[in-house]
Amino acid sequence: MSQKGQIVSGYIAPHPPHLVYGENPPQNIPRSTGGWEVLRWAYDNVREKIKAQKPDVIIVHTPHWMTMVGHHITRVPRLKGLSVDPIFPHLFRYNFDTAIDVDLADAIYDEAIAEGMTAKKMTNPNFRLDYGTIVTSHMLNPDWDIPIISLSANNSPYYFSLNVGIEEMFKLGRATRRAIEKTGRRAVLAASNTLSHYHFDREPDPNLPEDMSKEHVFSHQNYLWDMRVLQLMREGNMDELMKVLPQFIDATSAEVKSGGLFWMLAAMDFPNIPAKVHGYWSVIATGNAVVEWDLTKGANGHQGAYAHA
Ligand code: 2X7
Ligand code: FE2
Repeated sequence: MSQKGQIVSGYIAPHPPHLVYGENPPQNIPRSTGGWEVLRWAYDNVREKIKAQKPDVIIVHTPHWMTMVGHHITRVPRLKGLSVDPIFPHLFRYNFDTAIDVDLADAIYDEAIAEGMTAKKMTNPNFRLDYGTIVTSHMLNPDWDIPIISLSANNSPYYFSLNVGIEEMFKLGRATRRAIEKTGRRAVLAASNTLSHYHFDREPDPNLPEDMSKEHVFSHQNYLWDMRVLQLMREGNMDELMKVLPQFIDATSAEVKSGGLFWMLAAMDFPNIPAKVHGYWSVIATGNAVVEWDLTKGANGHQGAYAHA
């Protein structure tokens, strides 16, 4: 029997395709002159940490793989192909090639079913990973030498309801934690989410998307909201964070409404340890932060205090 597994860390790991575009990795076809360095350097710090923690798997919950019926889980040993961002194809046409941890995928599926959820294993060998999964995975581990699992967003973020959907995400979080423990994995979790999500309705200069003289936050109000939420995370004030997240979503259309952050916090048992904000900046006016909860430092969880079930 394998040793009990554990979640070593969890990250808010945003996925604007601009970040990969700014990096110019060989997998991405469009070329840039850089851009969005503050966020890219934040990811740089995190990469070193992840390498040092030697995880077996990175599990990504993505808003851009939307499934209308149930929570889908990648379950193919290897996925390879070309992924094109439908909105920013001039920034992101990426040749991906990644191992998937299929045993853990099976275990997450089993535990989700045990929670009474609707879930499905994604077994199509030609499946094209979405840009949310790819950008987050690439930015956390550009070497792609750690297997991943991608979890879909059940319903579009635009249907996610805090009254109904949030409970589902808590269940998925618990299921994920149990699956990790039972399979003996050392897992990194990634909520692939932007914070405030209002954006420009056109690119300031389509010929030079990385022109940083044109990049700025959408509004002072949105910026203040992002700072409020990040401050609560930095303080480890989980009670207040859980209270304000619904207001945050209403006020800023925050992408966390797609459920990933709720899933991750539930899987980590709502740790009341200070999170580390590695960097914050806007991308086409949306608010993005790379935020880390390091559970190897010992978390004093809330034992599911926010989950009703
Ligand atoms: O998906 C996104 C996003 N969440 C934020 C900013 C820009 C592009 O894509
Ligand atoms: Fe997004």
